Amino acid sequence: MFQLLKNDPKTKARLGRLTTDHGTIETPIFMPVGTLATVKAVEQQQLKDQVKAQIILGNTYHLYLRPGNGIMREAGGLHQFMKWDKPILTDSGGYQVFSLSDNRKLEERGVTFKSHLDGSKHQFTPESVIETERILGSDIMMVLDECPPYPSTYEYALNSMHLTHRWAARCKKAFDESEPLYGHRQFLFGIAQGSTYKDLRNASAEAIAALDFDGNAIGGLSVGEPNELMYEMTDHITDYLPPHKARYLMGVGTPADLLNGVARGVDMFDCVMPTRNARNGTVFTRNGIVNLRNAKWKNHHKPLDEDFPSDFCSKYTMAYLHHLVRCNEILGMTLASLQNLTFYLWLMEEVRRNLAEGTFADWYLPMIEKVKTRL
Ligand code: PRF
Repeated sequence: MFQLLKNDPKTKARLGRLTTDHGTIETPIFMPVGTLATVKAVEQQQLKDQVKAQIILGNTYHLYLRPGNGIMREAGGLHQFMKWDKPILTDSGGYQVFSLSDNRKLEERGVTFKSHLDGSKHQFTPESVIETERILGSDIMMVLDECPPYPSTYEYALNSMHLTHRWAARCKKAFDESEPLYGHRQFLFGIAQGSTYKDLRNASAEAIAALDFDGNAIGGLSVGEPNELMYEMTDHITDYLPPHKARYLMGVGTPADLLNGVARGVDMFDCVMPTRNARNGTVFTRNGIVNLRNAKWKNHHKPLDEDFPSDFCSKYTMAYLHHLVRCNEILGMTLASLQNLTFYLWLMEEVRRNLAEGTFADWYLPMIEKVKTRL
């Protein structure tokens, strides 16, 4: 499903293409997060026409709890339910159980937890998660894993990694023994763990690669460790992942993190940051980061960047956007979310253009400084 089109000669960056039955995805790519069958504050048509999203994410944990597998099956899967006809990737719930639920209990069989909504008790096993992802009908399904906290002791990280590998093998088996429900193909990606220990990262990359998934993800990073350590681990693990399969760095990150990840050999990213930060007034632009709540924008009666293709940058004045955000108006959240996602997808398009033209190595470091600037 992954075609490697070009290796950058000076960095580890790659240009590629993922093919699914809902369309092709040009990589490197950023995937907007649509946890509950909606990318918060943005309508599907805007996501397509303006943001130019090629693939979005859904969350097994959230959608299993609400609306639940029964409703999702009746609806004909997530694409039909939310009327999104482009590719969808679903995370397995492994990470969300650990970050959101109460009273979780980890066993060989799976993880038992209490819902963050009503306290009801549930269990996820590798097999049940595959079944739920079949019902969701995502183009790319993720295996059930355990994401150890940062910091973790070596012993904890080692045992957790082995459990993740056993779960990955069970997911693969359940996947191979089941069929898609809606007539389109579904792919399964493995997830390598290993916390911040280089020898565990190698071992995990090799164990996950050996299971021959359709693509491979790097989990367990961006969980509170220093940025430099995340880059170092990413740089290390991509040396042990097969080059002919897509690599997905889960839950990452800022625009600078994306550029650093691409240079270290990552093809896919997702993060709530562009949408979550938008809703509290933090906006990413090609000239840097804006805090819309800052009083400096109160009487700035001009658009921020007339030449950028978003209403946020080129149509509305900063004084108006500042006013919307100060008043907690819904439109402010929508415009800021659209801006952040449009910018993230624009940045990835620039990455691909520079890779195709052979200018990536010279372009990306100054660009990192630019996107980190506080305006
Ligand atoms: N595992 C899964 N989903 C994730 C992560 C992980 O480790 C992360 C870590 N940054 C984000 N989302 N299944």
